[in-house]
Amino acid sequence: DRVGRLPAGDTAPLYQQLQRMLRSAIERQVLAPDEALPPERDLANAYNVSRVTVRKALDGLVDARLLTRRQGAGTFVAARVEKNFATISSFTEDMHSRGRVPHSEWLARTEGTVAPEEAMALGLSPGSQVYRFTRIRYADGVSMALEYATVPASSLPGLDAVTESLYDALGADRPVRVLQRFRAVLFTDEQAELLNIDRNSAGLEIERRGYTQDGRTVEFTKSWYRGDAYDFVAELNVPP
Ligand code: 16G
Repeated sequence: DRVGRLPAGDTAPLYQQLQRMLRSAIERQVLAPDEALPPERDLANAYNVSRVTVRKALDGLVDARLLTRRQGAGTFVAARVEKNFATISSFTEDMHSRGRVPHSEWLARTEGTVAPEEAMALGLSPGSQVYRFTRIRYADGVSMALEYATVPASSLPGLDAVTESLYDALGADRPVRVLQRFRAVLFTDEQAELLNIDRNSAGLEIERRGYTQDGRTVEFTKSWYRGDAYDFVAELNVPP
């Protein structure tokens, strides 16, 4: 009912009319990100059209990535987030600038001696102390990414300094330059379970090395973003 009614006298094919209506409901967020659509048969009854028509309408919106289907669970409004990656921002800032509410579920927060891979990435000598933060990151309660950050212990006053935002906690030491590596992955079963998504879903693994103004490496972070929820958008220009 929130979505509307098929307009009387419209001569476009019914599936297109239904599609247009659903698209507009999604764009106006009358249907919220991650909301489940009613079963196809209910939609068919509600709009007095055949299930074939409903399916055709939904197929088009799935292709346009406005809806996603989850095996055994139904059809959902896609909860996509666009991130401009030409500038450095934190997850918390990204979400706030979109009017969405960030939230972290902490999986681990530990202090330890730097591992060889971390020492290399962070430019630390063996035996240095690091803090490790493992979180599931959410936007409006919808999982977006798994994040595993390692920072030199010397860059934070303590392990508890990070409550929600790592970059807030780093303060003047937050990165002003980052190197990022992107890699396509299939989530492991364990990751899929943590993110509450289908097994074998595709994702983006992002490795970030962040550098302070004076050139120290202040973070080595691996993130795994949901392929169905996150777009990375960059503006590229012809070199001067
Ligand atoms: C982003 C960064 C991550 C950084 C985090 C800080 C990417 C791919 N990753 O998620 O490296 O640690 O922001 O966010 O952009 P926070 O200040 O909200 O904890």
